[in-house]
Amino acid sequence: MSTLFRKIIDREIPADIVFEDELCMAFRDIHPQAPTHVLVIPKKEIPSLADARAEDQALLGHLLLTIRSLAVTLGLADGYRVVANCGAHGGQSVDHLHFHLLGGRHLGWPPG
Ligand code: DGP
Repeated sequence: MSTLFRKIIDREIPADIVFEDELCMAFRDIHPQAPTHVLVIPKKEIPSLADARAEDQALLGHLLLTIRSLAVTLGLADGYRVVANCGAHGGQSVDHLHFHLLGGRHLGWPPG
């Protein structure tokens, strides 16, 4: 069954897309937790980080380097946080691997 994020990739659901290439897409979170809150997802349907495999190594690297570039273009010069919630205890609510890129304010630690 198609996840919400698959529908965003397929343009069945609108999103504020800030970046896209052949491997991934980045769009603004609908419930932002910081002035900048972007989700970076692979177009390949990997349910969570726990489901990533050795064959996904290059894709995972691409996602992180994309996040790094986005942090520059989105003006997060003072720093930012990258989060991948995984599974029930991690608080994952959408079963399509995604990295949260958060910035624009000082972020507290530890997370809840
Ligand atoms: P997580 O809880 O880590 O699985 O994060 C899922 C995020 O997805 C959450 O921060 C809210 C966001 N989200 C849920 N539905 C939509 C949607 O329809 N559009 C957008 N842009 N974001 C969504």
